[in-house]
Amino acid sequence: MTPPPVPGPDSAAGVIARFLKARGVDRVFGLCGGHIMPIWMRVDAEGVRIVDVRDERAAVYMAHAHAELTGGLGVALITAGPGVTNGMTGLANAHVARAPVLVLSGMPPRPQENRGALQDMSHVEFVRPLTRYARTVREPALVLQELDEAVARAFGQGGEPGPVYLDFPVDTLRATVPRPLQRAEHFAAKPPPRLVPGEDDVLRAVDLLWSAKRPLFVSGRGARGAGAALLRVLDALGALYLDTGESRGLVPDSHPSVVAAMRGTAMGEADLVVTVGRRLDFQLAYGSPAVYKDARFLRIADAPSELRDNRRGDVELFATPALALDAIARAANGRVPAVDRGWATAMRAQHEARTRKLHTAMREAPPGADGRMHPQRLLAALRDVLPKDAIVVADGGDFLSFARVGLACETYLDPGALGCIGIGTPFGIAAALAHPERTVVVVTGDGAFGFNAMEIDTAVRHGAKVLIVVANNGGWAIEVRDQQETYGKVVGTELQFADHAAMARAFGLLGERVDDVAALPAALERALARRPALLDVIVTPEAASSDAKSGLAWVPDLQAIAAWDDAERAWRGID
Ligand SMILES: Cc1ncc(C[n+]2csc(CCOP(=O)(O)OP(=O)(O)O)c2C)c(N)n1
Repeated sequence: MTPPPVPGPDSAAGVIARFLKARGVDRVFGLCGGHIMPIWMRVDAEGVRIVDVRDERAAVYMAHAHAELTGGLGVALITAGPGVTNGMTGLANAHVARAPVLVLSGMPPRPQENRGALQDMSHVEFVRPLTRYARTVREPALVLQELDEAVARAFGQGGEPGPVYLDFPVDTLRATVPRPLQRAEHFAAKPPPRLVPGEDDVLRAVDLLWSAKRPLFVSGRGARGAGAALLRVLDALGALYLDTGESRGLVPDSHPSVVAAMRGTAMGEADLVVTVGRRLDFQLAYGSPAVYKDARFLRIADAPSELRDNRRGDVELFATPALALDAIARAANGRVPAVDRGWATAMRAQHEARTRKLHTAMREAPPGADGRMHPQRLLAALRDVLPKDAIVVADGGDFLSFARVGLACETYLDPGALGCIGIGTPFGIAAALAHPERTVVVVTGDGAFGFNAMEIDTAVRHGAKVLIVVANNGGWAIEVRDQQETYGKVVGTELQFADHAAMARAFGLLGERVDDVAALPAALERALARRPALLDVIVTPEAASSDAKSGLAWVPDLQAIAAWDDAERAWRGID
């Protein structure tokens, strides 16, 4: 038997690895297989770290989180056939989140294509709807320009940002790329394009903003990097601000514009809504006039979906958000805003009062009738010990809902608009590896934890200093509640109060079970000091979260939550 030649730096696999290195990629997340082994080995030879996982889905989740947390490219390397199908949920999540992720895979050698080869599937046909660019590259000489193009598309150059996909027959990977075709222009990293706003549009935006009495800003994914400019405009106007999970931390909670706890009221009362890099999706009531009763809209975005989805703006600024906001601040210089200060101040005061009340309620939340701890007690104890710059990853149903509102942090990730539960542990591992100096905590329901629980092995092997806190209520609680309230019967939604701490210990983490509120502070201290660690905290399944109460779980017809659905019905004249 003759083993194939080991591909060198001038092989297609070698060129891929050198491209990644040239683009500043310092790690890839992957699971090995013969069809990608040439890339795998060349990536390692170039000094790019391989974070090897236990399921391809987790590799794509990690690449996604890495991209979100670093502003760079996330790369996943997964093998042909089942490797790619396993990665599909990760692709779908990055697609909805518009995260710049490059997924690389392999194919059977060209002479075996379509002959029933091992792991032979036409991947591009099924990844295409989830990607901005999906190609099989058979010609070695074209590998480099295809990578260059794919990465440009991932960052949204000429379209929406999001995941991209390339695969290569394994004989292509072993073939040599002729030197003259290894062109520097394709290796070189390019600065992101800047979209400059039109002057007339900026003046129209200033008129809209400076004549508004109750302006409300909402930011999203596209506003990242525009924090300083956003603060300048908020301060100049005295406008109010709502964050969303996509851009949490952009405006600090202590800023007088923040009125997160008054979300519904602010949306109903605003006379001007300014979206900055944010889709008007289900979380924002699709921008419906039924919910935003008197509002005009100003849309600012550099991606089409964030510029005019669901609700056209009275002014639409198609521009890099930071540039648009800076231009607005400059053009308005000295102009006196018409903002109703009494409204803004009262809203902020009510926000602060509600937040204080919530924190007191979290500390005092009584146990369930079953005697088990309320999940809010767990979150209150966590709040007390989390540093200001913590990275929080929230996952699950009821518990995610409690955590999203109850925990303060500078950086926050969750399943996002796809509702992709199970991301917790992979996101947390990628976060801990990207920011080893920061405290990373995954707060997850026991159901959500199960999807990628095996990745605790990856955390140990790679020294990812993540703390995983499982709120163990023995079931898919938010679904149990929906069944009880809507159908009067509970079926297929109960789990065991399984011993996740024992599972963690089996893989070499510090693992402790906690079922007593009084034991939480010491357990948290021990776990934070010895990460990776897992706390399996027994909580009552009886605690209904705001997401459960809002009707999110039962999926109303017209809007995501029941109150908006009622408003939408009334507005449309439906009984
Ligand atoms: C991949 C996926 N499967 C199923 C669902 C539906 N779902 C949403 S929340 C939830 C329950 C989560 O249970 P758990 O993580 O234990 O949190 P709890 O509600 O008990 O706090 C389910 C099944 C989903 N959003 N995503």
